Amino acid sequence: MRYLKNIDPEIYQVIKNEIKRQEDNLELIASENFTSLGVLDATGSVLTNKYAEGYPGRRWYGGCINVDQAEQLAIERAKKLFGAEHVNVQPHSGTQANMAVYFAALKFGDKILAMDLSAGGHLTHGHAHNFSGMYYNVLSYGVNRKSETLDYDKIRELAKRHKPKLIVAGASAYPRKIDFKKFRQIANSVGAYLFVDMAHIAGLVAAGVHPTPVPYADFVTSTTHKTLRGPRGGIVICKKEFARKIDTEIFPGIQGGPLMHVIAAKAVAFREAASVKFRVYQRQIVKNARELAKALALEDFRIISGGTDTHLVLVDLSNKRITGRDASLVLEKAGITVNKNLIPFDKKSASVTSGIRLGTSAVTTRRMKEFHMRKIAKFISEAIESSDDEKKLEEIRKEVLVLTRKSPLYPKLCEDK
Ligand code: DSN
Repeated sequence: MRYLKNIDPEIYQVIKNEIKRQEDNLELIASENFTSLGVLDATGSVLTNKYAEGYPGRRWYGGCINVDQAEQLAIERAKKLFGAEHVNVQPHSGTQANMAVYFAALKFGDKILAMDLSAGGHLTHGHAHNFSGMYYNVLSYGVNRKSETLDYDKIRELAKRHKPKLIVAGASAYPRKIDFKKFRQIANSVGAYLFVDMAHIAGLVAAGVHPTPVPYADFVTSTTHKTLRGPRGGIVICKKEFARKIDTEIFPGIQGGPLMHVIAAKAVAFREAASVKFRVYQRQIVKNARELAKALALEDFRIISGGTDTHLVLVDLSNKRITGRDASLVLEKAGITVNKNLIPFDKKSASVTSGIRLGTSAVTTRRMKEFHMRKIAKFISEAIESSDDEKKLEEIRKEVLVLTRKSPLYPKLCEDK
């Protein structure tokens, strides 16, 4: 940041403070991660200067020779990584990727069947104040009250009764494996499209740690920055027959110029995700999540569905006499970053919640293992038990700092030249 320091000291300071925050705290937000320096390099490159509306080889602007190569590399690498027939790497976000799928497959007013937000679904799966809930006729499925896992018979029954045109599988707060083959069978039984939003688990899928939805779904979307550990952004994967439609919906349908610096960074991330090291990393994410769930259960936390198969642990705080909102504030004081989250059949509102959602992708990137998860569970328990004790929270924060200092993230970025 040697140029920024002189050009804009205020923004320089903001970024510096954020580097310190990321270095010092335990990042347990399940949708976040720390990219490699290679991804950061590409994201901060001169490719940000280039307009490239259109697609490689057919742009509306001259001078696209280099960005064409970047986009082609991103496409080819993503296709290989996920075994996909077609990939569009231009969506600026997961929401835009999802929007492109809805626009390609549906007419306004069509019926969709998707996971309820309170059961773990995403805003774009039909929330009333999201475009998906406003433009489509949304039916929701949830989880079984007892097992807190997907009830495929119930989903089949709902599909049979309501005949949706499209079924959405995938979630933002569901800790268990999703059976995409079963979803395909359900979709086939009513002639619906199957659309899988694999944003949370894309890294696990790339590494073969979670079964892939790609052979089963007509459309698969993902963000690139969660378990996949790339830059912020989205992708759409689809069968060849929908390729043209998806491309047209992304551009000119809902986006203008693609972010070529981000697309180059996506290419870097896809390359990294194809490595043996990445597979080892993804396996460790799941091992860590399981250990964290187990250790929290020993501290008398109720774990939704009794555990996890992924990077994500959903915790019910009802027996701890604290809401998700307050727990996240208390944990932040102790140097632990989480988000409040609805739990299945939550009696509290989405802004208060009875739960917190934890994820192990980011702490695993900083090389933490099961031993660290047991420590983290202890910190979380102590912090929540001492929610009114500022001194104790400060003590925990110091212990967190000892842990994070031992696993630095971006040591070179912190040097003040
Ligand atoms: N907002 C993301 C998450 O936290 O899960 C989903 O897009």
